[in-house]
Amino acid sequence: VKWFWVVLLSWGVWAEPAPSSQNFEQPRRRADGKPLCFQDLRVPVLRPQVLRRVPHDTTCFTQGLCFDGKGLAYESNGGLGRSSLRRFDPGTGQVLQETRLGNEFWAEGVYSLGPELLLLTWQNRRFFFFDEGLVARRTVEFFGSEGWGVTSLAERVAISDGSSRLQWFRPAPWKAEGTVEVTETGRPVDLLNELETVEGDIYANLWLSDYIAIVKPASGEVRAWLDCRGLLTPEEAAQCDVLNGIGYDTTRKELYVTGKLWPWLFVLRPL
Ligand SMILES: [Ca+2]
Repeated sequence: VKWFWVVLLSWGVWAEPAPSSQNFEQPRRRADGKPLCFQDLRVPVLRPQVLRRVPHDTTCFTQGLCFDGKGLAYESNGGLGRSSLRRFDPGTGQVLQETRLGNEFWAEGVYSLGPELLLLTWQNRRFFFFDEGLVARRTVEFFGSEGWGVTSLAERVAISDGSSRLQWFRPAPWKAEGTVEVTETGRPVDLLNELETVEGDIYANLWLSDYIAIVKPASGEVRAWLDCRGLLTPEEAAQCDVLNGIGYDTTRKELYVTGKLWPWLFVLRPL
């Protein structure tokens, strides 16, 4: 049922051949911005402190955001016939380089693994490894259901698929290393999407909400929530889709948050 829902929503979003914010009849997020899985949050809810904001391309259907450890940022842009991987300057938001994917691929999460970038695809069951020139050098077959978000911790890769599970892999050679269920006081946290590793925790935003779960990687327990409601003005939010980009710049120790078609990248003070 969830898969059907995703396809249905996605068809609604992508029915127009050249989407822009004007093509979106209504935002896809929940009106109250809260997690869909439950309303009574039982672990601490934190509010972000915005340090500054950086312009963001409002045609970018953001699927993943990450940094390379050297101060440059990367963003994946989803959609059939328009998916791409971009390198950009996090100080200005200016796109420095962009590589388009084939028309049949829908780009999802992206993460820097040393010199390589790992880019997921949504339902193509193939993941790409790009080099520093943003050239796809190799692929791996993915036997999971779908690829949504990706991050890396201690030389392992964690992948989300819209469920409450994180799947762990070794990247070279590609090897499955089990799963962990993300829970909040024992309750599964569904619709995990974009991921980011921040000082040993995994941050995961929940599809359709403005909340980010702060997860202990080993146990999958959510230790806190980051409530990102209100980053956009109501007028901006009406033109945008969901929050779906979390990137941590380890060189400056700053957290970047954006979303699909958002006009800004928000730079947050780490928690
Ligand atoms: Ca990320």
